[in-house]
Amino acid sequence: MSAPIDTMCENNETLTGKKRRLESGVPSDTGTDETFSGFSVDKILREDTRHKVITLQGKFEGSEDKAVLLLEKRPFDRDSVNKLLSTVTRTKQTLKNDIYSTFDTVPDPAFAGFKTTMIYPATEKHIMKYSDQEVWVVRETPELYNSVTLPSIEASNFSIQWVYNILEKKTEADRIVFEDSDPENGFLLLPDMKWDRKDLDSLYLVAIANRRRMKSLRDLDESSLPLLRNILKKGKLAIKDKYGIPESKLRIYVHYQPSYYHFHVHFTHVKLDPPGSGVLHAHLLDDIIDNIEHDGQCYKKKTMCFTVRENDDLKKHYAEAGYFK
Ligand code: G7M
Repeated sequence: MSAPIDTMCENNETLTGKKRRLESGVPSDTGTDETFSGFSVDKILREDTRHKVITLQGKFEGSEDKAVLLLEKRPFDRDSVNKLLSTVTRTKQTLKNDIYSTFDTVPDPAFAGFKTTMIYPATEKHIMKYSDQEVWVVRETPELYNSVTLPSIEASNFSIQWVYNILEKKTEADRIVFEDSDPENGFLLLPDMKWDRKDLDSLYLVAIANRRRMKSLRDLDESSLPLLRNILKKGKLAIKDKYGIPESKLRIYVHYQPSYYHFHVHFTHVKLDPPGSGVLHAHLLDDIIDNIEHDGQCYKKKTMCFTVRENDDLKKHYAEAGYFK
């Protein structure tokens, strides 16, 4: 069996026995309808009522390995909303005032699904990543990048095996939306694991560069321009072709700091407001290209702000360097 990978489970995929660990080459949609029985919740790591997500830490019966489960309510499906209303039960009227009323309603089970993302086995870093934590802002000069951030990234053992699995077509190969196989300027475009792949208004894809030596925005310079332009141009075309969504509806950006230090670009619908799309995290690909066209060394010289969370290794390294006084 190959090394376990970070993966996601849709359709309430089985979590029992050996199927808990997906092997290389397993298609992304296994289409089973088994349950999560045998999972016990040890802790609620985070609850986000606005996005209707709850993140749990727990264990499966008979295993000492920890698991992280992220449960997320799905948006309404426009095409079946009529059918939904015909099956919904009004359990209680909770308000009646003139022409206004509210109800507690229960949908037919067919409409009550939610998406579950599983990380199993989860390391302490995954548990931290998905936990509620205090947030801090770092103003990173190039000197701080070289003396604190870079050594911290290099010392980190946070696995990016899932990226290599995608690039080597060992997983999610059936989801690839577009591929340019050029080793230098090529990339793979596929749905981000956060997207349910149904609701186009919450479209979320990632373009993963074939080049393996670029960790983040800091590594970009004039030699990266062909790759960046290629991702921007062909990514937009592929999304238009496959989903009919024009570039004027897309937010195309790069995270700084990213969670995974292999260069990738986020393509999201402009209506979506995903975590990490704010000013302390997202850099528009258009702006990045423009900045490098003006100064090829821009990202080597720029001061950049980003957030770290209390238990991030990066936060600890900055604290050790005396940054938070
Ligand atoms: O923060 P950063 O820029 O590193 O974002 C990485 C993105 O990769 C996030 O939006 C994740 O949801 C996405 N992602 C993470 N994993 C582990 C997977 C995966 O296994 N498959 C896919 N398709 N996307 C992932």
